[in-house]
Amino acid sequence: MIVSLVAGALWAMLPAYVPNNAAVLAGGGRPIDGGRTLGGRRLLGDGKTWRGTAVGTLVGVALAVALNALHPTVVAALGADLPTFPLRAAVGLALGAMLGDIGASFLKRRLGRQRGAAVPGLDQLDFVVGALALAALLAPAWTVATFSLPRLAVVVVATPLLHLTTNAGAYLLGLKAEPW
Ligand code: CTP
Ligand code: MG
Ligand code: K
Repeated sequence: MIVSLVAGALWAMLPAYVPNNAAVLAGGGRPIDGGRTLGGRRLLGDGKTWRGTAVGTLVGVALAVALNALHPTVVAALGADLPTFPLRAAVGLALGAMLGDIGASFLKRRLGRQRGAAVPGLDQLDFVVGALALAALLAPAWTVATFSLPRLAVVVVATPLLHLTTNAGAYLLGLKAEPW
């Protein structure tokens, strides 16, 4: 069932989707790199802060806990096959999403791109790679069982579309400096 497949893939990724948006709202304060540079360029830049990273991770984990509580109701309503989130999986997805985004900023600075510059592809999938990698590390059996190949295919296609629309929305609402 296509509905069940798409619902399962997006549900499984929700704890990885919200951290970046929460970080946009919570960001500010001390940058993680403390202003340090490498080869004359910022290590990460002012867009990666301790507060944004911590709040983003906590919001992602809290969402996973909320989804666990809602699970029976939503499964009954949709008739879809949806995963629940053990704590290790929740932390893997949420913290991994933040680390993937931070890793991308490190790469962008090495490529000489200023904070906020768009790097199509990297911007939309960095947090997916980070989330799946850390989930696989912290909760390997759960990750393999949850992210079947069809679900992974849905994630890779749907995530950039969701990312572009939510960021454009955040930009229009004045919450984000750039629409990507
Ligand atoms: N943010 C944060 N901490 C993070 C990630 C994001 O504080 N770990 C906040 C910052 O205020 C950042 C905003 O969310 O400016 C938007 O995030 P993002 O687009 O990822 O950062 P950019 O400012 O575009 O910087 P970069 O070019 O390094 O991606
Ligand atoms: Mg950006
Ligand atoms: K980013």
